[in-house]
Amino acid sequence: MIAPDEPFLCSLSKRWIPREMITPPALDRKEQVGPVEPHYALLINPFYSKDANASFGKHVLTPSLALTSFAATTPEHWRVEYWDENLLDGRPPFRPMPRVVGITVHLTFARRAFELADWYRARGAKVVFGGLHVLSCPDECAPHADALALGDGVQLWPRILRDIEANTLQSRYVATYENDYREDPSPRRSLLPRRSFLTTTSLIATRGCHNRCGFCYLATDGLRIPYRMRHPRQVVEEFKADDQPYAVFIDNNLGSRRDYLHSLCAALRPLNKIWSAAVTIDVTDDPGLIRNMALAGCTGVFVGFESLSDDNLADSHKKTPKTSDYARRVRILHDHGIQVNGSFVLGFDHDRKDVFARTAEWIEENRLECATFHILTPYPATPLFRQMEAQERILHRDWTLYDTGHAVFQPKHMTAEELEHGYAWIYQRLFSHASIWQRRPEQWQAIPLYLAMSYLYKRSNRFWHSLIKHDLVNPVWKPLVEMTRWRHVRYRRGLAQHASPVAAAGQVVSAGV
Ligand code: B12
Ligand code: SF4
Repeated sequence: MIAPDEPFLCSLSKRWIPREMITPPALDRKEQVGPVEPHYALLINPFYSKDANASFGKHVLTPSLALTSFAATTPEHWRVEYWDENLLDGRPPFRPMPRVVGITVHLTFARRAFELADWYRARGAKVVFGGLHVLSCPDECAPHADALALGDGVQLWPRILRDIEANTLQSRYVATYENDYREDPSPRRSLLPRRSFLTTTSLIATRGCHNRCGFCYLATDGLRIPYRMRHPRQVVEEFKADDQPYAVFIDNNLGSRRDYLHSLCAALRPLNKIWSAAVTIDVTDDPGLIRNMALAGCTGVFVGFESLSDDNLADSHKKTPKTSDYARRVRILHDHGIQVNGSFVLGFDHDRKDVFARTAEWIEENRLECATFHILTPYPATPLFRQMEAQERILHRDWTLYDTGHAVFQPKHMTAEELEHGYAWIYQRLFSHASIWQRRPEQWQAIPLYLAMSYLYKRSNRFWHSLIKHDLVNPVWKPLVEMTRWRHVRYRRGLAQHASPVAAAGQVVSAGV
């Protein structure tokens, strides 16, 4: 039992974080640049500051598909290069100078995106912005770019390149998300540095979600993403082509259409590979689906529980089962050897200062292998932002701090400082030896691997820093991932022979972002 006020009785130790994980690489104003290469496009994922409370591992688990998805539509006579500033390899290249620089912009790294854009534009490159922040705050982005891509880059990128070649570049390009998703090409994963990610196989089978929670970016004004699905065969082909044992589905919610997930699982099963995905907890309405997920190689799910208060969930308009039934549903997943990484949002209007202790206790009682915490963050142009603004509770508009690790609004039942303290406390609690031990699996055979995974993932930020720095993430993790896959294939054989769940073997790979 954790006392409700325990988080506030202790002072917290400061967590180690190297400078290069909180400060972007410098851009030298006096730098001599090369000539512009006429058919060279550089795509940049800008630097963002990391949170010392969380595992550095999550930033190199699997890459975002923002840039590789539309890179696949680049005409053959263009050379494309990909640069992720978060891999700690320094600033993006500039010799030769690209003709066009495509940058994905999220609110947390908008400032860095603007710096990069200003630097490249001043030296002769055309800069194109796309991504979530361009959609929610186009007027703020416009002064820093030659063109804005509002919406689906897959449809816009070839048009933009054509216009650049013809010197007819427009300032805004708009596309919806309503076309047939099966017509999109596969993302161009060959651009990614394979050694730098635990797996380069970020898969995406669907876009959208059957919910539209008021705090989610999917509720952004003007953004309409109907639930769109790739053909299961396309997903299988992409998984095979990338030749990795493990994939992470980066879909908002792979479980929005259960009939689809059943057929996707049937297609994935013969591959004998492993994967994890984000789903909502209502997938457990259908235990047969959970069994099929396990048989198809699902080792972990990332579940947005968001809150353990029904009132908070009702305020957010999230359609979800009663929180009193969450524990039983977690057991259904565990019984099928599927790890649960629970995502929790802190600071809702029904949260009081006991929310941190209550949430930690619930996670420990239900032995969630992993948990991710977010301070409630009103993203611009969402219903939550409008509500907070109308109530004059927005504290500032420094988007860099809208990273879910800072309180940017006035909470109802505590101060902003208390909310940040509680957030740091709950991470430290969940990453402590005692908490890791308390959440160990019930089958003793699974404990050694669970401990290995927990210690490597949660308590080894110095080790992660060094792996990232020396491009060793994939070489070091691959044997562990392969071992997990091998054990899981054996587990599945046993499961297939029994009508009811069988004890799981334990996994090294954590349950997702
Ligand atoms: C993979 C992922 C990560 C990875 C990699 C992040 C990175 N930037 O490298 C990791 C795990 C590290 C991560 C971390 C975080 N993430 Co994240 N992440 C995702 C995830 C699951 C997938 C992104 C993706 O590949 N989408 C698919 C692509 C194809 O869609 P897209 O990005 O919209 O791109 C399309 C268009 O926008 C456009 N486009 C995009 N860029 C460009 C550029 C050009 C030039 C053009 C022409 C077009 C274009 O074309 C693309 C094709 O249609 C999304 C959720 C989701 N499913 O989208 C969350 C998401 C992006 N993450 C989010 C958050 C909050 C975070 C964190 C802050 C959470 C935390 N506290 O740790 C951190 C910090 C990272 C940061 N500051 O960005 C939020 C962002 C909310 C917002 N309004 O900004 C999202 C939307 C999740 C959510 N539901 O809230 N994340
Ligand atoms: S269930 Fe998750 S992905 Fe779907 S709208 Fe709500 S927060 Fe967004």
